[in-house]
Amino acid sequence: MRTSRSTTTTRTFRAPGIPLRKRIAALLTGAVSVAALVGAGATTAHAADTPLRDLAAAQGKVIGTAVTGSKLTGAYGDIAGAQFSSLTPGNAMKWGTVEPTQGSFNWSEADQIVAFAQAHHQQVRGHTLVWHNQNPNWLTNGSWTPAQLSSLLQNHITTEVTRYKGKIAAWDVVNEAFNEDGTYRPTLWYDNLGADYIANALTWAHAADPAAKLYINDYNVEGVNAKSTALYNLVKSLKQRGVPIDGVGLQAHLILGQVPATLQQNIQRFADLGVDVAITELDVRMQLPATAASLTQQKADFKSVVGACAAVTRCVNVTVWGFTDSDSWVPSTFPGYGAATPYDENYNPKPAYYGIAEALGGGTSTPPPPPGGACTATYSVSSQWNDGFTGQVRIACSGASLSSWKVSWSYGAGQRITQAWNAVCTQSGAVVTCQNASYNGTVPDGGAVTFGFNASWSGSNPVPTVTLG
Ligand code: 9MR
Repeated sequence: MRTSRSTTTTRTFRAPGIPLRKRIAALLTGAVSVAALVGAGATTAHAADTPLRDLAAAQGKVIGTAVTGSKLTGAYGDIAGAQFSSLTPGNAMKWGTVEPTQGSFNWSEADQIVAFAQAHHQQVRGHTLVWHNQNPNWLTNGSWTPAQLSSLLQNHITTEVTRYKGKIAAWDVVNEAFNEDGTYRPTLWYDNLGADYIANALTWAHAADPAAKLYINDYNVEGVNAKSTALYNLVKSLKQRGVPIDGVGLQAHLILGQVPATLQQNIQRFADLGVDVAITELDVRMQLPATAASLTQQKADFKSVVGACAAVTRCVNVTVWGFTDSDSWVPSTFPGYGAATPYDENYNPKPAYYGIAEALGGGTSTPPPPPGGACTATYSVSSQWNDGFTGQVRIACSGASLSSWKVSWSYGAGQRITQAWNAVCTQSGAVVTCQNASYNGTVPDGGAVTFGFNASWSGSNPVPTVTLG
Protein backbone atom coordinates (compact mmCIF):
# COMPACT_ATOMS: atom_id res chain seq x y z
CA MET A 1 0.00 0.00 0.00
CA ARG A 2 0.93 3.59 -0.17
CA THR A 3 3.58 4.60 2.30
CA SER A 4 2.86 8.27 2.00
CA ARG A 5 0.62 10.71 0.29
CA SER A 6 -0.26 10.36 -3.34
CA THR A 7 -2.60 12.31 -5.51
CA THR A 8 -4.82 11.34 -8.34
CA THR A 9 -3.55 14.08 -10.56
CA THR A 10 -2.91 13.30 -14.15
CA ARG A 11 0.12 15.01 -15.51
CA THR A 12 0.95 15.22 -19.14
CA PHE A 13 4.61 14.61 -19.69
CA ARG A 14 7.04 17.24 -20.74
CA ALA A 15 9.06 15.90 -23.57
CA PRO A 16 11.80 18.08 -24.91
CA GLY A 17 12.23 16.20 -28.11
CA ILE A 18 10.52 17.78 -30.97
CA PRO A 19 9.86 21.49 -31.36
CA LEU A 20 6.15 22.28 -31.26
CA ARG A 21 5.96 23.48 -34.85
CA LYS A 22 7.46 20.20 -36.05
CA ARG A 23 5.24 18.19 -33.75
CA ILE A 24 2.15 19.78 -35.19
CA ALA A 25 3.37 19.33 -38.75
CA ALA A 26 4.29 15.73 -38.08
CA LEU A 27 0.98 15.05 -36.40
CA LEU A 28 -0.85 16.27 -39.45
CA THR A 29 1.05 13.73 -41.49
CA GLY A 30 0.49 11.07 -38.82
CA ALA A 31 4.20 10.78 -38.02
CA VAL A 32 4.35 11.59 -34.34
CA SER A 33 2.77 10.33 -31.18
CA VAL A 34 -0.39 11.94 -29.93
CA ALA A 35 1.07 12.17 -26.46
CA ALA A 36 3.95 14.31 -27.60
CA LEU A 37 1.55 16.87 -28.95
CA VAL A 38 -0.71 16.74 -25.96
CA GLY A 39 2.32 17.14 -23.72
CA ALA A 40 3.51 20.13 -25.67
CA GLY A 41 0.13 21.76 -25.73
CA ALA A 42 -0.57 21.21 -22.09
CA THR A 43 2.62 22.63 -20.69
CA THR A 44 3.80 26.15 -21.00
CA ALA A 45 6.88 26.79 -23.06
CA HIS A 46 10.10 26.76 -21.08
CA ALA A 47 13.73 27.14 -21.86
CA ALA A 48 14.53 23.46 -22.30
CA ASP A 49 12.07 23.35 -25.16
CA THR A 50 14.87 24.93 -27.13
CA PRO A 51 16.42 21.85 -28.73
CA LEU A 52 19.92 20.98 -27.62
CA ARG A 53 21.17 21.47 -31.17
CA ASP A 54 20.00 25.09 -31.15
CA LEU A 55 21.55 25.73 -27.75
CA ALA A 56 24.80 24.17 -28.97
CA ALA A 57 24.77 26.17 -32.20
CA ALA A 58 24.44 29.38 -30.22
CA GLN A 59 27.71 28.40 -28.48
CA GLY A 60 29.39 27.47 -31.76
CA LYS A 61 29.24 23.79 -30.82
CA VAL A 62 27.81 20.64 -32.30
CA ILE A 63 25.85 18.17 -30.17
CA GLY A 64 25.64 14.61 -31.37
CA THR A 65 24.40 11.15 -30.56
CA ALA A 66 25.31 7.64 -31.57
CA VAL A 67 22.40 5.98 -33.35
CA THR A 68 21.15 2.62 -34.49
CA GLY A 69 19.84 2.92 -38.06
CA SER A 70 16.90 0.55 -37.68
CA LYS A 71 15.47 2.64 -34.84
CA LEU A 72 15.35 5.97 -36.67
CA THR A 73 11.55 6.14 -36.83
CA GLY A 74 8.83 7.15 -34.37
CA ALA A 75 9.85 8.89 -31.17
CA TYR A 76 13.49 7.73 -31.47
CA GLY A 77 13.81 9.29 -34.91
CA ASP A 78 11.93 12.42 -33.87
CA ILE A 79 14.30 13.08 -30.96
CA ALA A 80 17.45 12.13 -32.88
CA GLY A 81 16.47 14.55 -35.64
CA ALA A 82 15.21 17.40 -33.50
CA GLN A 83 17.71 17.51 -30.64
CA PHE A 84 21.06 16.69 -32.23
CA SER A 85 23.18 18.28 -34.93
CA SER A 86 25.50 15.32 -35.44
CA LEU A 87 25.02 11.56 -35.70
CA THR A 88 27.56 8.80 -35.20
CA PRO A 89 26.64 5.32 -36.40
CA GLY A 90 27.08 3.17 -33.27
CA ASN A 91 28.08 0.11 -35.25
CA ALA A 92 27.04 0.61 -38.88
CA MET A 93 30.39 1.80 -40.26
CA LYS A 94 32.63 -0.71 -38.50
CA TRP A 95 34.58 -3.08 -40.71
CA GLY A 96 32.73 -6.15 -39.48
CA THR A 97 29.43 -4.54 -40.44
CA VAL A 98 30.37 -3.17 -43.84
CA GLU A 99 32.40 -6.11 -45.16
CA PRO A 100 31.29 -9.26 -43.34
CA THR A 101 32.58 -11.41 -46.19
CA GLN A 102 35.69 -10.34 -48.04
CA GLY A 103 34.73 -8.33 -51.10
CA SER A 104 31.02 -8.33 -50.29
CA PHE A 105 29.79 -5.10 -48.79
CA ASN A 106 26.79 -4.12 -46.74
CA TRP A 107 26.35 -0.40 -46.56
CA SER A 108 22.64 -0.39 -45.87
CA GLU A 109 22.59 0.83 -42.27
CA ALA A 110 25.41 3.31 -42.85
CA ASP A 111 23.67 4.68 -45.94
CA GLN A 112 20.42 4.99 -44.02
CA ILE A 113 22.03 6.97 -41.20
CA VAL A 114 23.83 9.28 -43.63
CA ALA A 115 20.57 9.90 -45.54
CA PHE A 116 18.72 10.61 -42.28
CA ALA A 117 21.44 13.05 -41.23
CA GLN A 118 21.31 14.86 -44.55
CA ALA A 119 17.53 15.13 -44.35
CA HIS A 120 17.86 16.64 -40.88
CA HIS A 121 20.79 18.94 -41.68
CA GLN A 122 23.10 17.03 -39.38
CA GLN A 123 26.77 16.24 -39.52
CA VAL A 124 27.96 12.64 -39.50
CA ARG A 125 30.94 11.41 -37.54
CA GLY A 126 32.27 8.30 -39.26
CA HIS A 127 33.16 5.61 -36.76
CA THR A 128 35.57 3.85 -37.07
CA LEU A 129 38.13 2.79 -39.69
CA VAL A 130 40.93 1.06 -37.74
CA TRP A 131 40.13 -0.80 -34.56
CA HIS A 132 40.95 -4.09 -32.86
CA ASN A 133 37.27 -4.88 -32.27
CA GLN A 134 34.32 -5.66 -34.52
CA ASN A 135 36.48 -6.68 -37.43
CA PRO A 136 35.21 -9.39 -39.80
CA ASN A 137 36.24 -12.98 -39.05
CA TRP A 138 37.78 -13.39 -42.49
CA LEU A 139 40.20 -10.63 -41.55
CA THR A 140 41.04 -11.64 -38.00
CA ASN A 141 41.24 -15.36 -38.78
CA GLY A 142 43.24 -14.92 -41.98
CA SER A 143 46.96 -15.36 -42.16
CA TRP A 144 48.52 -12.36 -43.81
CA THR A 145 51.97 -11.02 -44.48
CA PRO A 146 52.50 -7.46 -43.23
CA ALA A 147 52.40 -6.26 -46.83
CA GLN A 148 49.06 -7.98 -47.42
CA LEU A 149 47.63 -6.63 -44.19
CA SER A 150 48.76 -3.13 -45.01
CA SER A 151 47.16 -3.33 -48.40
CA LEU A 152 43.92 -4.72 -46.95
CA LEU A 153 43.81 -1.80 -44.52
CA GLN A 154 44.54 0.75 -47.20
CA ASN A 155 41.80 -0.69 -49.42
CA HIS A 156 39.32 -0.73 -46.56
CA ILE A 157 39.99 2.88 -45.67
CA THR A 158 39.98 4.05 -49.27
CA THR A 159 36.78 2.20 -50.12
CA GLU A 160 34.81 3.40 -47.10
CA VAL A 161 36.03 6.98 -47.02
CA THR A 162 35.51 7.35 -50.76
CA ARG A 163 31.98 6.00 -50.54
CA TYR A 164 31.02 8.75 -48.11
CA LYS A 165 33.29 11.45 -49.48
CA GLY A 166 31.81 14.89 -48.85
CA LYS A 167 29.21 13.48 -46.44
CA ILE A 168 31.30 12.90 -43.32
CA ALA A 169 32.38 15.84 -41.20
CA ALA A 170 34.88 13.84 -39.18
CA TRP A 171 36.23 10.30 -39.12
CA ASP A 172 37.39 8.42 -36.06
CA VAL A 173 40.18 6.99 -38.16
CA VAL A 174 42.02 5.12 -35.42
CA ASN A 175 40.23 3.87 -32.34
CA GLU A 176 41.68 2.81 -28.99
CA ALA A 177 45.35 2.48 -29.93
CA PHE A 178 46.73 2.65 -26.39
CA ASN A 179 46.96 0.60 -23.24
CA GLU A 180 46.20 2.24 -19.90
CA ASP A 181 49.91 2.73 -19.17
CA GLY A 182 50.44 4.61 -22.40
CA THR A 183 52.15 1.84 -24.35
CA TYR A 184 50.68 0.81 -27.67
CA ARG A 185 47.93 -1.76 -27.48
CA PRO A 186 48.99 -5.03 -29.06
CA THR A 187 46.57 -5.56 -31.95
CA LEU A 188 46.46 -7.07 -35.39
CA TRP A 189 47.63 -3.70 -36.65
CA TYR A 190 50.34 -2.79 -34.19
CA ASP A 191 51.75 -6.30 -33.99
CA ASN A 192 52.10 -6.65 -37.74
CA LEU A 193 52.58 -3.11 -39.01
CA GLY A 194 54.18 -1.27 -36.10
CA ALA A 195 53.10 2.12 -34.79
CA ASP A 196 53.14 3.65 -38.24
CA TYR A 197 49.84 1.98 -39.07
CA ILE A 198 48.38 5.10 -37.43
CA ALA A 199 50.17 7.62 -39.66
CA ASN A 200 49.44 5.52 -42.74
CA ALA A 201 45.75 5.19 -41.91
CA LEU A 202 45.46 8.96 -41.53
CA THR A 203 47.32 9.55 -44.78
CA TRP A 204 45.12 7.12 -46.71
CA ALA A 205 41.94 8.58 -45.25
CA HIS A 206 43.06 12.09 -46.14
CA ALA A 207 43.78 11.05 -49.72
CA ALA A 208 40.25 9.65 -50.05
CA ASP A 209 38.44 12.68 -48.59
CA PRO A 210 40.68 15.70 -48.05
CA ALA A 211 37.82 17.69 -46.52
CA ALA A 212 36.98 15.28 -43.72
CA LYS A 213 38.46 16.01 -40.29
CA LEU A 214 40.54 13.06 -39.15
CA TYR A 215 40.57 12.00 -35.51
CA ILE A 216 42.23 9.55 -33.18
CA ASN A 217 39.75 8.39 -30.57
CA ASP A 218 40.20 6.64 -27.23
CA TYR A 219 38.69 6.01 -23.79
CA ASN A 220 40.11 6.78 -20.35
CA VAL A 221 41.92 9.73 -21.90
CA GLU A 222 39.56 12.39 -20.54
CA GLY A 223 41.80 13.47 -17.69
CA VAL A 224 45.53 14.05 -17.63
CA ASN A 225 47.03 10.58 -17.12
CA ALA A 226 49.58 8.18 -18.62
CA LYS A 227 47.28 7.13 -21.44
CA SER A 228 46.18 10.63 -22.44
CA THR A 229 49.80 11.79 -22.25
CA ALA A 230 50.83 9.04 -24.67
CA LEU A 231 48.05 10.17 -26.99
CA TYR A 232 49.17 13.76 -26.57
CA ASN A 233 52.74 12.84 -27.48
CA LEU A 234 51.58 10.88 -30.51
CA VAL A 235 49.44 13.74 -31.80
CA LYS A 236 52.30 16.16 -31.25
CA SER A 237 54.68 13.99 -33.23
CA LEU A 238 52.16 13.39 -36.02
CA LYS A 239 51.68 17.12 -36.34
CA GLN A 240 55.44 17.65 -36.43
CA ARG A 241 55.76 15.03 -39.18
CA GLY A 242 53.02 16.64 -41.25
CA VAL A 243 50.70 13.64 -40.95
CA PRO A 244 47.08 14.73 -41.50
CA ILE A 245 45.60 14.69 -38.01
CA ASP A 246 42.81 17.17 -37.24
CA GLY A 247 41.36 16.08 -33.95
CA VAL A 248 41.34 14.01 -30.81
CA GLY A 249 38.26 12.15 -29.62
CA LEU A 250 37.79 11.69 -25.89
CA GLN A 251 35.17 8.96 -25.63
CA ALA A 252 34.07 9.75 -22.06
CA HIS A 253 32.43 6.51 -20.97
CA LEU A 254 32.25 7.70 -17.39
CA ILE A 255 31.14 6.36 -14.03
CA LEU A 256 28.75 8.37 -11.88
CA GLY A 257 30.53 11.04 -9.87
CA GLN A 258 33.86 10.41 -11.57
CA VAL A 259 34.31 13.18 -14.10
CA PRO A 260 38.09 13.75 -14.05
CA ALA A 261 38.99 17.05 -12.42
CA THR A 262 41.56 17.66 -15.17
CA LEU A 263 39.10 17.26 -18.06
CA GLN A 264 39.11 20.89 -19.19
CA GLN A 265 42.86 21.20 -18.73
CA ASN A 266 43.34 18.07 -20.82
CA ILE A 267 41.03 19.32 -23.59
CA GLN A 268 42.97 22.58 -23.56
CA ARG A 269 46.38 20.93 -23.90
CA PHE A 270 45.23 19.03 -26.98
CA ALA A 271 43.70 22.19 -28.42
CA ASP A 272 47.01 23.95 -27.84
CA LEU A 273 48.67 21.41 -30.14
CA GLY A 274 46.55 22.85 -32.93
CA VAL A 275 43.93 20.09 -33.21
CA ASP A 276 40.21 20.03 -32.54
CA VAL A 277 38.80 18.03 -29.66
CA ALA A 278 35.50 16.18 -29.49
CA ILE A 279 33.79 14.34 -26.67
CA THR A 280 32.78 11.40 -28.83
CA GLU A 281 30.95 8.79 -26.75
CA LEU A 282 29.68 10.42 -23.57
CA ASP A 283 27.69 8.38 -21.12
CA VAL A 284 27.61 8.22 -17.31
CA ARG A 285 26.72 4.84 -15.91
CA MET A 286 25.30 4.21 -12.48
CA GLN A 287 24.29 1.30 -10.35
CA LEU A 288 20.67 0.28 -10.92
CA PRO A 289 18.08 1.08 -9.87
CA ALA A 290 18.58 4.77 -10.42
CA THR A 291 17.57 6.97 -7.49
CA ALA A 292 16.73 10.64 -7.28
CA ALA A 293 20.20 11.22 -5.84
CA SER A 294 22.03 9.32 -8.57
CA LEU A 295 20.04 11.05 -11.32
CA THR A 296 20.89 14.41 -9.77
CA GLN A 297 24.58 13.50 -9.62
CA GLN A 298 24.36 12.36 -13.23
CA LYS A 299 22.95 15.73 -14.22
CA ALA A 300 25.96 17.40 -12.59
CA ASP A 301 28.31 15.02 -14.40
CA PHE A 302 26.81 15.67 -17.83
CA LYS A 303 26.81 19.37 -17.11
CA SER A 304 30.47 19.44 -16.13
CA VAL A 305 31.58 17.43 -19.19
CA VAL A 306 29.60 19.57 -21.63
CA GLY A 307 30.70 22.69 -19.73
CA ALA A 308 34.37 21.72 -20.06
CA CYS A 309 33.95 21.39 -23.81
CA ALA A 310 31.97 24.61 -24.03
CA ALA A 311 34.82 26.43 -22.28
CA VAL A 312 37.43 25.50 -24.89
CA THR A 313 37.05 27.05 -28.33
CA ARG A 314 38.57 24.10 -30.17
CA CYS A 315 36.31 21.58 -28.45
CA VAL A 316 33.83 21.34 -31.30
CA ASN A 317 31.44 18.49 -30.63
CA VAL A 318 29.93 16.60 -27.70
CA THR A 319 28.35 13.31 -28.73
CA VAL A 320 26.43 11.05 -26.37
CA TRP A 321 26.76 7.31 -26.91
CA GLY A 322 23.06 6.73 -27.38
CA PHE A 323 20.55 9.33 -26.21
CA THR A 324 18.11 6.91 -24.57
CA ASP A 325 18.66 4.25 -21.93
CA SER A 326 16.88 1.84 -24.28
CA ASP A 327 19.75 2.15 -26.77
CA SER A 328 22.86 1.97 -24.60
CA TRP A 329 25.67 -0.56 -24.57
CA VAL A 330 26.07 -0.24 -20.79
CA PRO A 331 23.59 -2.72 -19.26
CA SER A 332 24.82 -5.67 -21.31
CA THR A 333 28.49 -4.87 -20.72
CA PHE A 334 28.30 -3.89 -17.04
CA PRO A 335 25.61 -6.03 -15.42
CA GLY A 336 23.79 -4.10 -12.70
CA TYR A 337 24.74 -0.75 -14.24
CA GLY A 338 22.82 1.39 -16.68
CA ALA A 339 20.68 4.52 -16.94
CA ALA A 340 23.74 6.08 -18.58
CA THR A 341 22.12 8.42 -21.13
CA PRO A 342 20.09 11.66 -21.03
CA TYR A 343 16.68 10.12 -21.80
CA ASP A 344 15.06 7.20 -20.02
CA GLU A 345 13.97 4.11 -21.88
CA ASN A 346 10.60 5.70 -22.64
CA TYR A 347 12.17 8.79 -24.18
CA ASN A 348 11.44 11.03 -21.22
CA PRO A 349 14.28 13.49 -20.62
CA LYS A 350 16.18 12.82 -17.41
CA PRO A 351 17.88 15.40 -15.22
CA ALA A 352 21.01 14.70 -17.31
CA TYR A 353 19.22 16.18 -20.32
CA TYR A 354 18.81 19.42 -18.42
CA GLY A 355 22.45 19.24 -17.34
CA ILE A 356 23.45 19.30 -21.00
CA ALA A 357 20.98 22.08 -21.75
CA GLU A 358 22.24 24.20 -18.85
CA ALA A 359 25.88 23.74 -19.86
CA LEU A 360 24.92 25.00 -23.30
CA GLY A 361 23.31 28.10 -21.90
CA GLY A 362 19.74 26.84 -21.60
CA GLY A 363 17.71 27.58 -18.50
CA THR A 364 17.04 25.21 -15.66
CA SER A 365 13.72 23.71 -16.43
CA THR A 366 13.56 20.41 -14.66
CA PRO A 367 9.82 20.18 -13.97
CA PRO A 368 9.26 21.51 -10.47
CA PRO A 369 7.94 19.03 -7.93
CA PRO A 370 4.27 19.52 -7.09
CA PRO A 371 3.74 21.52 -3.90
CA GLY A 372 3.78 19.29 -0.84
CA GLY A 373 4.96 16.25 -2.79
CA ALA A 374 2.91 13.82 -4.81
CA CYS A 375 2.84 10.78 -7.03
CA THR A 376 1.34 11.26 -10.44
CA ALA A 377 0.42 9.05 -13.38
CA THR A 378 1.00 10.16 -16.95
CA TYR A 379 -0.53 8.47 -19.96
CA SER A 380 1.05 8.78 -23.38
CA VAL A 381 0.90 7.15 -26.79
CA SER A 382 4.30 6.32 -28.20
CA SER A 383 3.23 4.97 -31.57
CA GLN A 384 0.02 4.57 -33.44
CA TRP A 385 -0.93 2.79 -36.63
CA ASN A 386 -4.19 2.31 -38.57
CA ASP A 387 -5.98 0.13 -36.01
CA GLY A 388 -3.66 -0.15 -33.03
CA PHE A 389 -1.31 1.77 -30.81
CA THR A 390 1.31 1.37 -28.12
CA GLY A 391 0.93 3.40 -24.99
CA GLN A 392 2.56 3.79 -21.66
CA VAL A 393 1.81 5.09 -18.22
CA ARG A 394 4.53 6.56 -16.08
CA ILE A 395 4.04 6.74 -12.33
CA ALA A 396 6.43 9.23 -10.78
CA CYS A 397 6.84 10.36 -7.20
CA SER A 398 8.35 13.51 -5.82
CA GLY A 399 8.16 14.25 -2.13
CA ALA A 400 6.18 11.02 -1.72
CA SER A 401 6.59 7.29 -2.46
CA LEU A 402 4.55 4.15 -3.14
CA SER A 403 4.99 0.51 -2.24
CA SER A 404 2.21 -0.62 -4.60
CA TRP A 405 0.11 1.15 -7.18
CA LYS A 406 -3.04 0.90 -9.21
CA VAL A 407 -4.18 3.18 -12.01
CA SER A 408 -7.40 3.27 -13.97
CA TRP A 409 -8.94 5.14 -16.83
CA SER A 410 -11.98 5.00 -19.01
CA TYR A 411 -11.67 4.84 -22.78
CA GLY A 412 -14.01 7.22 -24.53
CA ALA A 413 -13.86 5.83 -28.06
CA GLY A 414 -14.01 2.05 -27.83
CA GLN A 415 -10.29 1.45 -27.45
CA ARG A 416 -9.38 -1.98 -26.10
CA ILE A 417 -6.20 -3.16 -24.39
CA THR A 418 -4.79 -6.25 -26.07
CA GLN A 419 -1.55 -6.72 -24.18
CA ALA A 420 0.32 -5.13 -21.27
CA TRP A 421 3.80 -5.43 -19.83
CA ASN A 422 5.27 -4.41 -16.48
CA ALA A 423 1.72 -4.27 -15.08
CA VAL A 424 -1.32 -6.49 -14.68
CA CYS A 425 -4.17 -4.92 -16.64
CA THR A 426 -7.83 -5.80 -17.01
CA GLN A 427 -10.52 -4.08 -19.01
CA SER A 428 -14.23 -4.19 -18.20
CA GLY A 429 -16.31 -2.28 -20.70
CA ALA A 430 -14.55 1.04 -21.14
CA VAL A 431 -12.74 0.89 -17.81
CA VAL A 432 -9.11 -0.23 -17.71
CA THR A 433 -7.43 -1.04 -14.42
CA CYS A 434 -3.73 -1.76 -14.14
CA GLN A 435 -1.75 -2.63 -11.07
CA ASN A 436 1.91 -3.21 -10.45
CA ALA A 437 3.59 -6.46 -11.34
CA SER A 438 5.23 -8.41 -8.50
CA TYR A 439 8.55 -6.66 -9.10
CA ASN A 440 7.73 -3.01 -9.65
CA GLY A 441 5.33 -1.91 -6.93
CA THR A 442 7.89 0.37 -5.30
CA VAL A 443 8.14 3.92 -6.55
CA PRO A 444 10.68 5.78 -4.41
CA ASP A 445 10.68 9.48 -3.76
CA GLY A 446 12.24 10.96 -6.88
CA GLY A 447 11.77 7.75 -8.86
CA ALA A 448 9.38 6.50 -11.49
CA VAL A 449 7.96 3.27 -12.89
CA THR A 450 6.61 2.89 -16.39
CA PHE A 451 4.44 0.18 -17.88
CA GLY A 452 3.38 -0.30 -21.45
CA PHE A 453 0.50 -1.72 -23.39
CA ASN A 454 -0.86 -2.35 -26.85
CA ALA A 455 -4.46 -1.51 -27.68
CA SER A 456 -6.83 -1.29 -30.60
CA TRP A 457 -8.70 1.79 -31.75
CA SER A 458 -10.85 2.97 -34.60
CA GLY A 459 -12.30 6.33 -35.50
CA SER A 460 -10.46 8.34 -32.90
CA ASN A 461 -8.08 7.72 -30.03
CA PRO A 462 -8.57 10.41 -27.41
CA VAL A 463 -6.20 10.47 -24.44
CA PRO A 464 -8.08 9.44 -21.29
CA THR A 465 -7.77 10.92 -17.84
CA VAL A 466 -5.81 8.56 -15.61
CA THR A 467 -6.55 8.09 -11.94
CA LEU A 468 -3.84 6.86 -9.57
CA GLY A 469 -5.03 5.16 -6.43
O1 9MR B 1 27.92 0.75 -28.84
C1 9MR B 1 28.66 -0.27 -29.43
C2 9MR B 1 28.00 -1.60 -29.08
O2 9MR B 1 26.72 -1.70 -29.66
C3 9MR B 1 28.91 -2.74 -29.54
O3 9MR B 1 28.36 -3.96 -29.10
C4 9MR B 1 30.29 -2.54 -28.98
C5 9MR B 1 31.23 -3.66 -29.40
O4 9MR B 1 32.52 -3.45 -28.98
O5 9MR B 1 30.80 -1.30 -29.42
C6 9MR B 1 30.06 -0.26 -28.90
O6 9MR B 1 30.67 0.97 -29.20
C7 9MR B 1 31.99 1.15 -28.74
C8 9MR B 1 32.64 2.12 -29.68
O7 9MR B 1 32.56 1.64 -31.00
C9 9MR B 1 34.07 2.37 -29.30
N1 9MR B 1 34.20 2.77 -27.92
C10 9MR B 1 33.52 1.93 -26.96
C11 9MR B 1 32.06 1.77 -27.34
C12 9MR B 1 31.32 0.98 -26.28
O8 9MR B 1 31.78 -0.33 -26.23
